[in-house]
Amino acid sequence: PLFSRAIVKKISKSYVNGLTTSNLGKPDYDKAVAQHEQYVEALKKCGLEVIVLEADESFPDSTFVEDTAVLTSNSAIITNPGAESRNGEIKEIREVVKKYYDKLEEIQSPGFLDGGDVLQIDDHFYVGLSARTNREGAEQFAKIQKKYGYETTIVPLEKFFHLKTGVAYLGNKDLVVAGEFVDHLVFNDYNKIVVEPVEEYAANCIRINDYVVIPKGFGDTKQKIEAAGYTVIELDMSEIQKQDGGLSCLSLRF
Ligand code: CIR
Repeated sequence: PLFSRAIVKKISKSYVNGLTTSNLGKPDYDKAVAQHEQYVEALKKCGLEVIVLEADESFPDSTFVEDTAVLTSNSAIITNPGAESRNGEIKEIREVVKKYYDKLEEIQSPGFLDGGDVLQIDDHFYVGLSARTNREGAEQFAKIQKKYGYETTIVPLEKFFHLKTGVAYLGNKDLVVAGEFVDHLVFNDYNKIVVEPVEEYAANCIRINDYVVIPKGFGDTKQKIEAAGYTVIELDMSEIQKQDGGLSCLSLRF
């Protein structure tokens, strides 16, 4: 998939008090900021123009911009994030996205949807039903995408936080899968690159132009992705992981 731009948002001081289920402890703010800066550098190395939004103290989780919109080559959908403390994040994102798209679509209550639950594979979307995305939200999403010629498959999640916590598409039919997706029938038509349970966090990786960006410290997964023919960039994500975030969550690529 070819991308030319990314939207990211700086980490606020309130970040350390954001939502999390990870039990990995409180993130170190300075370290988190440094990791975010390296993330931005990596996006640039991948050839993207990076649009950097300022931090917003009133939204601790707002650095995870992926959850607020779904951008494709022909449409932009502003989501309706399922966590109450995050829902207001869409206000700023709507204004920013508007500059790049003529017309915005939106998910509306009682439908809820987080972008982290949306995986695009060519002209097909997979949408996870999670604690953040409900069936009504997923169905609204499917109906919107249908207008643009895209199909959608709804995938109820068993354990994963978001759909993309456990699956990433690299292109060329190569799919990185972990946990409940390893044997999931819905992904049987793809070449599965299987992430071992101890490396599960590495399943959230991102293909950007000539590179695959993966979290640092997951050697087995790195080797498998390289063996499949990809050039890997590794990034230290420790302070992001503590808040349940992954590589995909930190940007909107389009
Ligand atoms: C949250 O709970 O919403 C944030 N702490 C983490 C969001 C991660 N986003 C993503 O996986 N797309």
